[in-house]
Amino acid sequence: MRRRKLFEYNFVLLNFYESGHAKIGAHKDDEPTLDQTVDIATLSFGACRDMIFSKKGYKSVRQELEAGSLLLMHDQKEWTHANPPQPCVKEPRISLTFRRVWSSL
Ligand SMILES: O=C(O)CCC(=O)C(=O)O
Repeated sequence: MRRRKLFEYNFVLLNFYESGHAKIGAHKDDEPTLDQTVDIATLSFGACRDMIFSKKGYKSVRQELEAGSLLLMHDQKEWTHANPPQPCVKEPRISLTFRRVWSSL
């Protein structure tokens, strides 16, 4: 039987992209406050936008993030990801990225 993973999140980040001109450059989610054993989950609303994943020695992967899609990011410390500009996109997009962060409490 396949084991299921249960991720419990305690932090959510909202990104608002006013149009296809808004972008996020390539970066890794490798902040020391992040629990790297928990995949980051990205829920998308609004315009469909691309995300590009890159890692040295691997072919880049372009993934469309449609409204209502949920993307799980594993190995977020190894791969960079970016939301490139897509000037033909006129509608806004919102993403919610759920994370587990270490608490100092
Ligand atoms: O908006 C997205 O799809 C991803 C945002 C992102 O890269 C991040 O919050 O680190």
